[in-house]
Amino acid sequence: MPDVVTPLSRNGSSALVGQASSLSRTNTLKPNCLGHPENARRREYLLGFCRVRDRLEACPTAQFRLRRTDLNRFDSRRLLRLARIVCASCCLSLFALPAVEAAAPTLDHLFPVAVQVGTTNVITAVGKFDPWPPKFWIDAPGIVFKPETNSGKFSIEIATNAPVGPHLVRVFNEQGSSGPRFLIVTREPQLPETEPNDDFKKPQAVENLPAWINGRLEKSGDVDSYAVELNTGQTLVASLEAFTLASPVDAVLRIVDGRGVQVAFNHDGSTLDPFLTYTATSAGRFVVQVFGFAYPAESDVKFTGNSKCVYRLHLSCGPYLRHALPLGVQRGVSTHLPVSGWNLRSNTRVSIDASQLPTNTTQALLPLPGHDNALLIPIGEGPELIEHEPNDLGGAANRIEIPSAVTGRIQKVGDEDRFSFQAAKDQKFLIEVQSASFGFPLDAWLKVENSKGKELAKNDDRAGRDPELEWTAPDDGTYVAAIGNVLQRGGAEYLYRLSMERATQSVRFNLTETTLAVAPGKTNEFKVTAKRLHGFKAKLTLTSKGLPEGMALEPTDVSEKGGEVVLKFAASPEAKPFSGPIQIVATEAESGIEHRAVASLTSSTENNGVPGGFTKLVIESTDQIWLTVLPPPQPKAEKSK
Ligand SMILES: [Ca+2]
Ligand SMILES: [Ca+2]
Ligand SMILES: [Ca+2]
Ligand SMILES: [Ca+2]
Repeated sequence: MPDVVTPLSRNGSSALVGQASSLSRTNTLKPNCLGHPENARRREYLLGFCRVRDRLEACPTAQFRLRRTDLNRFDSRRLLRLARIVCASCCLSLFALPAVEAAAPTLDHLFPVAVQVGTTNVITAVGKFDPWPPKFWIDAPGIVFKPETNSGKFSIEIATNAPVGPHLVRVFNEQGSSGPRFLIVTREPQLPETEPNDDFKKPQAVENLPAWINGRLEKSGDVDSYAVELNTGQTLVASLEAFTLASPVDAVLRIVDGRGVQVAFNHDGSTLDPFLTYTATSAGRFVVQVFGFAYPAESDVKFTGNSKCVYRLHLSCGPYLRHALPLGVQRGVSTHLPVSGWNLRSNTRVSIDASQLPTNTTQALLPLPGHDNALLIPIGEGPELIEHEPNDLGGAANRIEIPSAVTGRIQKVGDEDRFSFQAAKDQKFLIEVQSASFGFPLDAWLKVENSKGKELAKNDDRAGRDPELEWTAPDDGTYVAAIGNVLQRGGAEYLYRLSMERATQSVRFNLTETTLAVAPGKTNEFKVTAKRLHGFKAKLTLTSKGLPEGMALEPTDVSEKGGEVVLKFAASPEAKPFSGPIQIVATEAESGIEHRAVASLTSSTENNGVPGGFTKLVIESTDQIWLTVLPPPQPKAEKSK
């Protein structure tokens, strides 16, 4: 196809930045115990443009803050990774599984991790289950787990009307629950990996594209090879999910030709998961290979593999969407936008309907007929505009209204883009840039200036690599939002979306745990952190929903300043054993408006200068807390956690 659109080169080096960052949160998340339940809000994974998700979901704004010192780690991490790549061919060694001692079951992964609606599959649960079988919980109807005789195996029936998209699963027994893990329900058929497939000369043939393959780097040194036939000029798009599924692997994709010569390679896309495109210069068979390194990083250089290194691989050589122009769509609007991507006809436009989205949706992954992937679209409250150059200087700033969003690009080295707006004294604004989070190579800075060009506020990396400002106008007047690149780079692919809106009063409640166990006649504490934003003053009381008989939580007030609140859950001596989700809710005294507390499933730890958490996941938070009311003490007393 001659009219291939190749909008964005996504090479490993550009994507490295930001992934090496770690978050300044203090709670740590061990890679083998995702440890937080979940449900209400699901955030689009930021490699979302390369995977299909059919449900439209709310996407909370990133709440994390990067430390400036994180920047210093990029180089050491890249060196380590380089060393690993160089030495990777001689990688054979043992991988030790951490030992876990717990009465409650643990769940590391499901394999395969994705199943098609209307099918029954046998799935392996990776974890520790003693005794077998534990019970299963999933956050959606129409999905039934039935344990098989063999420990770890169960059949799963997916009804034809089961909700498509990622779901949270737990295993539990009367002693407690595992942390939540992921199961993805798809419309598309799923292809299982078939070993042996290590040798590029003996790959697994993938006859029909697009294909979704459920694979696993199952042992140390594992390499998985998949063969596809390409015509001259045809572009293969390969994307992999592993990191965003909380698999402990930093995966790599490469393509070799029939002689084994590497023609394409990628280590990271917009997360640690790789994304690769390759346009065939001659027709023939090409082999896509998957392998990876341990995550969190280890000092050795072997290819990693174990029962938890589960992945999904999407292979497409049909029409594949990258982004629309402008990048976003106004809520409530149906529109017809030009798009960029691969294997598209020139001047391709798609119809996007944002008229039916829920009010809290800030991103949507829209399936579009005739394309091999869904399109990730930010949703805004105001018009979606496109910058007009020249706009480098304050006097030439593009005038915008608030709320609105502008799609622009730092199209050459030194480009700066300015947008002017009116503000009244003490008005609060939320000004956000989305770029790196969409996989673009821009490392943007963001400033607010007054009409004379004096800098009033600046940020360069508040939400991952993307900047964000909460800013209050000091006076009535005209102000300017300015964007540029921290690095001296620019080009067609240095796209961003600047969104400007009034900051509204709001409150957030965060949980650091997702499970709670209480013994009869005992109490247990559970911590909630309240964050009041932009002067939110309402009187708030925390209570719990879904408590069984015999369990009580004394309503607890939230202080005017917010902060940590300790909830005391009490079980009566007669409380019956119970296992199930509860929710923690804050209610405004006057209006009765409710706010649910959520636990973030994403996290990052710092370990020898390399990151160790999952900063992007297919589901990033939950409001479902798992409550276990323990059975009465037996001769050997059980202790609640
Ligand atoms: Ca394998
Ligand atoms: Ca293999
Ligand atoms: Ca520009
Ligand atoms: Ca400019």
